[in-house]
Amino acid sequence: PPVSLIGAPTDVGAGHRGARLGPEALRIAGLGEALAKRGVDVADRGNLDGPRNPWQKPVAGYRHLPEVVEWNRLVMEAITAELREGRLPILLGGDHCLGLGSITAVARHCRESGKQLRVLWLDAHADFNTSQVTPSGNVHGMPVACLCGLGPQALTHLGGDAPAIRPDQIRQIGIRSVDEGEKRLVKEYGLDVYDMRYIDEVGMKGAMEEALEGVDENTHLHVSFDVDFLDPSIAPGVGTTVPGGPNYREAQLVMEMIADSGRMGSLDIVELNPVLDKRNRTARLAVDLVESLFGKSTLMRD
Ligand code: DIR
Ligand code: MN
Ligand code: MN
Ligand code: MN
Repeated sequence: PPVSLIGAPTDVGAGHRGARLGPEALRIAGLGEALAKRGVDVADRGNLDGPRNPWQKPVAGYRHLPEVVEWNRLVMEAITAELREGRLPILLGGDHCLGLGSITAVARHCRESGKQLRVLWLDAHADFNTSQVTPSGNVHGMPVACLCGLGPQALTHLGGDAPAIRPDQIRQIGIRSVDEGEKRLVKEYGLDVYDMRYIDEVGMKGAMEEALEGVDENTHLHVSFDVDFLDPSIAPGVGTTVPGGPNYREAQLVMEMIADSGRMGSLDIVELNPVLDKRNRTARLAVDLVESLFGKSTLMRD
């Protein structure tokens, strides 16, 4: 399908400022041109225009909740419009709190069109915190909980109904940092987490085969790619690096296996922070990986 790029230049949900520059960093790294070169019909919709980051302390366990709600509303509406036109939206974050608006739109679209939804959450973090257990108050650590109905009404009911998704619709890959209270919630909600320990044991191929199990012709695959998924040695341009992530080849394999499924219907690229980067290398790596997501491979395969 044709692709739309949607920039959401904000870091209201993060603990560092700079993810607001993510959309431009991805454009400068040549994201649109790389897709066009692959024969993809791509339109850049420009950037959404939401509230500025007030850069304040958490209030009742949330930093910037009103601004987070407004940004997510804008993202949800923009993604919904693209899906209705039969296009594949790529959200250029922005921090990962925006995964809430993006996936709320995708989940609603799937309900309306009778599609099965599968979310692949590529991240170092589970993003399953609540205001009670968060160590930071940063909402980018909470979107998965909100999607599963755990969080403030304004976020859990963003799309009208709650919960937006069921825990069995999501697979988390690359996880290696889960906060103490968050661990209990992840267990309680039964999230399917392919953490780095598991990936070490069965290999990335085995983990991805399991994560993609049951994906069929009627499945809409949503990929939420938090760039801190990648090992910091190859992707330093993120605010919350965690050592021990997937290396370059493992990351490529993830993208290639998703491409092979042929079912990706929407994508988030989030948490890229060019302020912390070296010569935009993390954005360039992200573009390289997105090319693989869209079918670039070394050889012709069958
Ligand atoms: C941490 C960091 N778990 C928090 N979360 C991040 O503040 O809730 N998610 N960086 O991507
Ligand atoms: Mn994240
Ligand atoms: Mn993360
Ligand atoms: Mn499993």
